Amino acid sequence: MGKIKKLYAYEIIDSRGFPTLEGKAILDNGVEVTSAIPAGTSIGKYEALEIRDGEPARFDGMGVTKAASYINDLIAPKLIGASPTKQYEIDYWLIKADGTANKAKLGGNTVLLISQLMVKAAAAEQKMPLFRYINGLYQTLFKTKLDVERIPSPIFNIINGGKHANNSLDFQEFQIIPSSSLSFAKSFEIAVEVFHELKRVLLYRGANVSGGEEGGYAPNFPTNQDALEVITETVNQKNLKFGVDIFLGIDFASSHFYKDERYIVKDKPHPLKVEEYLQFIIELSKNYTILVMEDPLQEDDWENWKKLNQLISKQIYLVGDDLLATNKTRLERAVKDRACSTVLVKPNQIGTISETLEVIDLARKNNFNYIVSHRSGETNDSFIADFAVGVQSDFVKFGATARGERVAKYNRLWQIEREELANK
Ligand code: 2PG
Ligand code: MG
Repeated sequence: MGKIKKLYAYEIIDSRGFPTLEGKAILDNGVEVTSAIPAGTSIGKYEALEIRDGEPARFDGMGVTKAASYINDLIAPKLIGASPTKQYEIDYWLIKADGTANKAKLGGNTVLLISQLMVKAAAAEQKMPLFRYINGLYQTLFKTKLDVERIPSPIFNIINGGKHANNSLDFQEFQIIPSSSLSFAKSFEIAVEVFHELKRVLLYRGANVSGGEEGGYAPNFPTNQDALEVITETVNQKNLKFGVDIFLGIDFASSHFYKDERYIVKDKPHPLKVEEYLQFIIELSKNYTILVMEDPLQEDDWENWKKLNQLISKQIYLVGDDLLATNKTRLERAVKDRACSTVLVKPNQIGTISETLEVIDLARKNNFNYIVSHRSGETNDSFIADFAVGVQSDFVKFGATARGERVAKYNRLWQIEREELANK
């Protein structure tokens, strides 16, 4: 069995033009793997902390040389000779060495790079496709049976707003979701075609077609509903049927437009009290075929999350992203309170793969749905595509059907479907 011979980290530039960590693990039997870490732009309060250099003179303070040196000088020397298959032990050793509730000492980015490198090295060493290894890891850790049967249904973010674009839209992501009865290949084809058609519709309306952080268009519209209207027109143009072939999704990322106890959205003439705002959300759910609503309410308002979940959870997946932050304690509360029905899963919100798998296991055991998600700052590492297949997530959210760092993940899903699952 291969043992770690060399382990190191260095800076690369992410899709937003900021530094992030990449690293390599080399085993004594010649196996060599590389992995890289994503980063968020609309970061929730309850996420693991990212370690950045904070030296304004270099990359606007966004450098990660300090995080890299934690790996190169402190962590790597202690892992030489260890087996990368000891995922849980290594992750919990890191958690203990950090010793804080939010990875504030070592950094979520630092810890996750080691954690991902272990997964990749162990899979490569065992000559297994990454998703199969992750699937086995989950089954072994939680003594549960989970067959790999399908590619998770993709959620495509085709119009960007909020913190992901420099436009007028308050909501962060306007998404299309092809029917989950379709193969991944067909869903991808539909999304790619809708994306191109949307460009024609936007151009026809004289709207901007430049892109946001996740590859979607970033038009300026007077209201958020205008973005839903333009997508509706595009879908109709393609002769796709809402509720049959395709559905809509929204990531409101509402913590970012919540100020002084009011929700501020361009659709309404004045800042909304939560009761009025809930009415607005319900209106939206009645007027459009919405299947997924993520973070419609801010990350601390448990009471209204509960209320909304009771009202819409029969038809709509109510997803906690900033609310839950891939954190087991917060998910436990959501389960107890029935505050939502679905957890968004981003490994870098918590920091290790073992803890991410714990969140997934808790979700599965409580009939919660789970969606594996990218970050707005991404790299070409397609790790989360394999991860999502390995844990058989209900959906995946990897951005638009454009930009290399987004399609790297979708193309990997397509490859898994074609090469690994085609004969099932
Ligand atoms: C989100 C994510 C990913 P960010 O809010 O769901 O789409 O955005 O990575 O900027 O937090
Ligand atoms: Mg979100």
